Amino acid sequence: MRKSLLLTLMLLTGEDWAEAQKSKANYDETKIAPYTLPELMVTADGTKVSTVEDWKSKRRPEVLELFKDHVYGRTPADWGQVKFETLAVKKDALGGKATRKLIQITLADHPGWKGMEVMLYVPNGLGHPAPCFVGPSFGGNHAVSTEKDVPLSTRWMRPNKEKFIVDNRATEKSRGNESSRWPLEMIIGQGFAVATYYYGDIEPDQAEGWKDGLRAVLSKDGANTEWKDGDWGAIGAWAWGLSRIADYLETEGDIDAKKLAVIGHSRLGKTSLWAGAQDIRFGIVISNNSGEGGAATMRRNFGETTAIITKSFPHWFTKTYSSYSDNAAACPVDQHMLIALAAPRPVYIASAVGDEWADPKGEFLSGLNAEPVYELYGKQGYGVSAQPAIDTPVGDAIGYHVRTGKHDVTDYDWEQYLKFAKRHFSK
Ligand code: GTR
Repeated sequence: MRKSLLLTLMLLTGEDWAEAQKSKANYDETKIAPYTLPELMVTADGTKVSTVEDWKSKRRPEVLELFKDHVYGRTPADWGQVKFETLAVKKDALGGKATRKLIQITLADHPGWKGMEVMLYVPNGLGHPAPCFVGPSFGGNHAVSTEKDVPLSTRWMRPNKEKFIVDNRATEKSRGNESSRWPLEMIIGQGFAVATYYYGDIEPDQAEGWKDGLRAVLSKDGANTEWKDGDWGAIGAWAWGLSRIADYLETEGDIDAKKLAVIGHSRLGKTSLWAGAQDIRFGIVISNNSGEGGAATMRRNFGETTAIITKSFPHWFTKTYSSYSDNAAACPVDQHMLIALAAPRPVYIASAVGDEWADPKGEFLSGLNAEPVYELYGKQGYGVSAQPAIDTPVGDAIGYHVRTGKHDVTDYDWEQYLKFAKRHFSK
């Protein structure tokens, strides 16, 4: 009996273990211990940051380095030449409303990496290069689109019966299973393009997944790599993929590469924030229900905590991050500083009221506490200091809403992102 219990525990994936913590976490505001956030507006040598120049030349680079050293790890400096190959073009996609392209991105010097397949939808008849949302998917291009001629991903996928993943592979029935999170017709209809890739093209999302992906290929020790403090984790690698899509989009005549909005949900929302922090080509940064390790304030013990996330998903982060599992106070950053790295670019943080695990209030607070940097640039953040009512979007350069419903991406979320992107990209 005992033995089988032990065996069951050993077979629990990080995902199952995190799921099991959901009922045990703290959801009581009165039980959050008082905390002090690390100073955003003071440099390491104790100087107050009071000008854009101070921020740009001193504090911003410091904060970026801190996130590399302590949270997400360092993206390698070189990966050689990036190659783009157009695999397919369909000019009458979505009933003629869009052109769909499939582009294979590979690395000329690292053939060991199988590459990533980007699916791009561009509105037809727009008359000018399109602004574009860029984001990773959980299920692959065939899951984002309901169009039957999108090739089924052949890559490893996390087990999921409801999504018809069999033996870690997608099946015909998996088609379209993420389409509600990507309302392509609505986005296209409003004059925006969408570029997406399956995050598992970079590496499988499991503890040992890196051995079979980009991180092993780019490391000189390959699958024998011992990840040290400050080396990149999976979130860093997935974010790298988003920047390679930006590389491609800069070569794509149908796209206005000065108008790219990076977007992600949940673990991929953590990824979009980190991509936006490192790569300023993303002119808008959007976090949908990104929670712990994303927009949520690390020091608030509400919902998922550093201790839980570093135990269930250690591979997402750099090794050092785990050392803060029971001591968030010792971490030299908190997530308001990640939001501030987007400045002065517009950033949008979205929560869902039923997604307490992600700590909606903690997500709101990170945006609020990033405002001093936006103020340096003469930009207004939220314009409010308390979390707004449900389904009441607020904000100018920093947008926020908490919507009705659960952890998900809905049409309501997209309506707000489209409004936000239109407002800022037309400036
Ligand atoms: C959960 C994890 C969250 C969030 C989520 C997701 O299990 O604890 O941090 O990332 O997965 O990505 O759906």
